[in-house]
Amino acid sequence: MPNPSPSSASVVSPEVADALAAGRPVVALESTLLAHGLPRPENRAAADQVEAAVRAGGAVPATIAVLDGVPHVGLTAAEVDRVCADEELAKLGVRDLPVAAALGRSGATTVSSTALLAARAGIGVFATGGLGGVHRLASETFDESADLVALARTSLVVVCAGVKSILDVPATLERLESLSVTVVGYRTTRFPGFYVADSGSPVDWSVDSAAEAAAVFAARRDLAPGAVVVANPLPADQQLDTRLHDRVIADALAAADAAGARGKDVTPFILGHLHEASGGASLAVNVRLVLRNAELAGQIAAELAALSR
Ligand code: PSU
Ligand code: MN
Repeated sequence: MPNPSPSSASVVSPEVADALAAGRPVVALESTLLAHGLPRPENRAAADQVEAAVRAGGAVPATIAVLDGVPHVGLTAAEVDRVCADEELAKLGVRDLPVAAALGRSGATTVSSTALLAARAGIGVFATGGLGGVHRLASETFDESADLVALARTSLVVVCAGVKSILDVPATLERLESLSVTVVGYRTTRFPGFYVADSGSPVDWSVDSAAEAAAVFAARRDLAPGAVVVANPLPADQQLDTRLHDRVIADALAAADAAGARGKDVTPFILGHLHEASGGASLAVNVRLVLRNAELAGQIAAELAALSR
């Protein structure tokens, strides 16, 4: 159904709107990770678990998606069903939002578009799995996720387990530096590697508590627009076996190349291949790290709300 008067105004769910109006903590959640990053039907249970983890951290979850051209901040159960079940659902970055709005299309939002819609709704904290970034061989393909530039422009805290380890992690860290995105490790000085605790690269700064993370963001917000990335590693005993990790990633990258995957299909292709090639092990780890990030994001949002009181 086309959107009768194309606009980018969002519909905010009553629970999220009430929390924001009262200054209570809210955490934004993206929908691309549900629709394109996790397989059906496992994604549906994960969606509920992630929202529950945000509540356990002390905040109200606001899952974001575009439905029939209208950005929704906070979804009903039926809307989450739709996002998780629709095989044709588009993957929407920032540049796709105006097209979806004008043509009345539906889609799942990535880190870049979720961050934008969350910040516009007045939400200060966002949880995801792993950021997009610079792909391996980007010097030939120019494949760099729009997540990076979006985070340079958007004021919010993003809690993640680093960037996806299918990427060129050192190059991604260089780009985050160029773009002046603030990056802190959560209780670590090793940059996490998504499925694994340590990507092999260091991170300059670390915070020891949700309160410190909130204070870093409050200081950043006063200074300049842009995100604070809180990089939250999995504990080593919960990570994907590192030998399995290295083997299946090499396989998945080769398969993506052989299949000629391009553009926005690259990341979902590789993640899907990994989940199959690891016999579901990468899927379990992916869900686990998202849940940990969601809970920490809830705690940071609670600290941020307390700072503003
Ligand atoms: N984190 C996950 N799984 C995912 C993603 C993040 O655990 O699928 C998604 C996010 O939506 C992110 C996107 O923005 O992958 C990156 O896609 P691309 O590389 O095409 O920018
Ligand atoms: Mn890309």
